[in-house]
This record gives sequence, structure tokens and C-alpha cells, in this order.
Amino acid sequence: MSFLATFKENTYKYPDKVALEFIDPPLQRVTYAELDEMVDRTVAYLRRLGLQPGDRAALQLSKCLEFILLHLATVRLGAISLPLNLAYPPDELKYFLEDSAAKLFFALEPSKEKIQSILPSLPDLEECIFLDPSRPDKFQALITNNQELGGPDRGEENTRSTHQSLISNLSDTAVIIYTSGTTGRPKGAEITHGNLISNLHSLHEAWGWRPDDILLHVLPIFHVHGLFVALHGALDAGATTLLMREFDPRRTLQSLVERRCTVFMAVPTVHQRLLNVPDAKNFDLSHLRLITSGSDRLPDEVFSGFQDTFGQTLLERYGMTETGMNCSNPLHGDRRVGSVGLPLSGVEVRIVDSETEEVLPDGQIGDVQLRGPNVFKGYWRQPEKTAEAFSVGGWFRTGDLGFREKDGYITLCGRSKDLIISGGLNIYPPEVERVLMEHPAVAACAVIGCHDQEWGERVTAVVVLNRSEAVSGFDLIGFCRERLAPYKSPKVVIFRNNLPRNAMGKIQKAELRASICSET
Ligand code: MLC
Repeated sequence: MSFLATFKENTYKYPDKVALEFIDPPLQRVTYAELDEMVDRTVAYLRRLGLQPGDRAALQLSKCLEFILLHLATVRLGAISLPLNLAYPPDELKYFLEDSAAKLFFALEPSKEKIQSILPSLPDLEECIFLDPSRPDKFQALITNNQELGGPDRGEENTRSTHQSLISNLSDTAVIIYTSGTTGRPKGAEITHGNLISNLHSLHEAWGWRPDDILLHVLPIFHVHGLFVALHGALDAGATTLLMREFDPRRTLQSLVERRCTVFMAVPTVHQRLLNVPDAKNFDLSHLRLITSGSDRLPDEVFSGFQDTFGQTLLERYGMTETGMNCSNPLHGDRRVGSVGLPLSGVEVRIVDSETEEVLPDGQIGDVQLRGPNVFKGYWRQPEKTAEAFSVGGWFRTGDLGFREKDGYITLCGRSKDLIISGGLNIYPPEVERVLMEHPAVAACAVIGCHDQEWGERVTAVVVLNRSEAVSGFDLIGFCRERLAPYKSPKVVIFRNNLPRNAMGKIQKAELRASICSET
């Protein structure tokens, strides 16, 4: 059983309905029947390239039809899709490809030169294919001219690939998404077919997805939010997805109105940017039945800004890569500002004491732990990290702090993990600190998140220099940007003579935050 089974049914129920439409160039429109047929052809193509069930196919592509076809085809084939953020520079990319032992890698033609240097050091990688999404005809030719690649007849392959989708095991890994951690390098979260199916079901129930829904999709598709919650959700519902390749606030408002969209999903930074459009009030969004916010805490002023400007009450929900979606404010009823709402069906949430892990009474702040069919299988080839992530009884330690109200609503109020969320993206300070420490001028450093009106939190590096060295903040930011994705690199560098430490020598980040963040 695959999460694509319902999509398959939809291709019979609504063959001529538009499944996907890219609303900026190259304009593309694909019906359910066409999408299904293209996915099958892509399955055949992947087989000819030697991809087998269980193998990893990595995708570092822009938001394009090719990405979606390769992702769906990989999963339909029973292999593992590995979406990668386009912002990863070669250093980071090499780690992901090496760690996942990816067999195939699809990248963008313009990155060829940059990427080619890392390829010889990847023994498991059999093929790296460079694609040019501005020329959709080229990919169509690639998946159509299978004979050129040798191997059996395409028709036979199609039948096999379709059948394969029905026999996947629920506990088989469908997708790996890398998440960073407080220690060590990023870890690949193994998300199973069962995880995806259970989350689709609970969100279908919670949000009332309908076949006549029109979703405007502005998020990246290499994360849980844009890929599973939005794209899979719409395909599972038989709805139409309009995709914007790059988020643009004004065009978003225009498209929501002109295309009579019914559903919109975004992160707080995106919502804030919509509110910043000077004549935002002139856009009538009253026909939208659902606007969700997630991936980061929704600021009260954005919640109220949406009510004042558009007469829309945002629905905040709570999720993470390892668990998919956990909680949601209700579709009908009390959408409580500052709260992530109620646990989704099948998801258990408990609040425990950080030390003893005993369950705390309602109203008391503690560690948020989760259990349910939505919770991932574990970290790819990291049994120790997987064991650390779970408590007795299979409870997943989210690293979030929160409390439960008497009526079951969950409110998040901090993190026990050292994590920064900027524009809906997670950044683990140790990863940035590790890079800064590689710079010869840096003697010590601490990376913290300071409140930022636009990004939620701004990555801020506090640096102590070696006495003999002189370097500017600008240089250090440049140094990080060569080695890390731009969104992870510090936006601000502050120099200090020393860092506050406790008796054990551990840097006191809370103290730093209190002194630095108010200044910046
Ligand atoms: C871009 N930049 C960021 C950034 N995004 N910096 C910090 N945080 C971010 N999130 C960098 C760019 O590289 C650029 O650097 C500079 O900031 C300004 O870029 P921009 O053009 O203004 O940004 P833009 O490309 O418009 O992107 C902003 C954004 C994007 C908000 C649209 O970040 C975004 O799509 N965020 C959503 C991420 C998401 O989908 N998260 C879900 C994760 S899943 P320069 O200097 O090179 O110009 C998850 C689970 C769950 O968390 O519950 O959903």
C-alpha cells in the first residue's frame, strides 16, 4: 500500500481535471490522467537507470514538474525519494549524497560545474543527471525515449511500476528528509508510506479537503510543508494545485483572487509579506475557505493582521519533519491565537517533566512528546540517534516546550533543543558554530536566534577572535556562505572579548540572548 493509492484512484475518478498547473513560466498544466501516465513513464525511465526498490534517488531541483514526477515515480517504484534544499552548497550536498548512499542524483543544469567536482568522491552514486526545467520538452523526451537507454519494453515496465505501488509495505521508507541536530551532522529522517498515509487521513479529516479545492502553492517542495502537507494533500483529495515557482507577495494575492483559490498554506514570514503589500486590503480573499500557517510560531500581530486586512482567521497548526503534522486548530470552532490547537486524530501528545519524564498536569510547562502512526521510523543508519530521540513506550521527544490547556489545546512556549527557526526553516546553531570555528581568526563563538520582525528569528553569531587576527563580520558571513546554505549563515556578527560560561565551561546562551538580542 502506498500513499499514492488514493492519487491513483483520483486519476480514474477525475481523469480530465487539472491536477497541477504552473502559473509562471514555463506555463504547464497537467490533468490527473496525464500526471499518472507521466509518473508511469518516469518510473520506467528510473528503472532503466537501474533504480531498485529501497534505493535512494536524490533531487536537488527547483520547483518544477520534473521534480514532482521524479519524486512521485521514485515512491511509486518502491525506492526512496530524497528531496534536497536548492540552497545547499557543494560541501553540504556532498555530505547528503554520501550519507544517504544515493544511487541517482538529479540536479539543475546550471549547477553542473559546481557539482561535478564532488561526484568522483561518491562511490555509491551511479548516475548524476542534469536537468533544465526551462526546457520541459527535454525531460519529456528523456522519459519517452526509454529505448535509447536500453532495457525492456516501456509498456511492460509501466504495468510493473503501477502494480508495485500497491505492494509497498507500510513500514517501508518512502522519503528521507535531512534534519540537523544539536550534535553531529544532519540526520536523514526516514518517513514511511504508513506515516504519509496516516497524516494525509488525519489532515483530510481535520481540514475537510475537497475535490473542488483549488490550492495556491507558493512554498518550496523539498520540505514536509510544501511537499507532504500541501502537494500530497491536494493530490490525495483530487484537488487542483496552482504552483508558483518563486514566492512573490503581490502575485500571490492577485492569483488567490483571480483563480478563486479556496486553500492557501504558508509560513508566518510569507503571511507577513502578504500583509506588507501596500494595497493588501484591496484584495478580496473572502472566497478562501482555509488559510493555514505552520513551520514556525505565528506571531499574534500576523494573526490579527489577517483578520483586520482580509477578514480571514488563520488556522495555525504544528508539525515537524520527523512527525509530519501533529496538532491543528479546528476548521470549525475556536482558532485560538498563540495555540497550535488540538492533537490530530491518531496522534497522542503528552507533556512531561524534562528530568523525570513524568506526565505533568494541565497548565504546566514541560517537554512535548508525541506518539502515533505519523511518527517517523528513525534516522537513516543512525540507531543511536534514533534511540536517543525516543523515550520509553515509543514517545518521540520533539524538543519543544509547551503545555496543555484543560480542554486539550496545546500551546508551545519554547524549545529545549538549541534551535533557531528563520522564515520557517530550522537552523541548528552547532552546525553554524562548527563552520565558524574552522576560520583561523575565530577563538570561540556562539550562534543564537534574535527576534526579527520578518524572519521570526535572525541568525546572530557572537564571536571571540584570536588576539593576533583581524577579520570583519562581513568576511565571516562570506566564509559561512561558502560552506552553508545562505539561510543558515549569520545575518549579524557581533564581536566580544569573551563569552559567558558556567562553572563547567558551557556557554550560557540564555544570558547571551538577553544581552545581545535587545541590542541588535
Ligand atoms: C531565504 N533567505 C533566508 C530564508 N530564506 N534567510 C533566513 N531564513 C530564511 N528562511 C535568504 C536568502 O538566501 C537571501 O539571501 C535573503 O535571505 C533574502 O532572500 P529573499 O529573496 O527575501 O527570500 P525568499 O527567497 O523570498 O525566501 C523567503 C521565504 C522562504 C520565506 C519565501 O524562506 C521560504 O519559502 N520559507 C518557507 C520554508 C518552508 O517551507 N519551511 C517548511 C519546513 S517543514 P541573499 O543574501 O543570498 O539574497 C517544517 C515542518 C512543518 O518546518 O511543520 O511545516
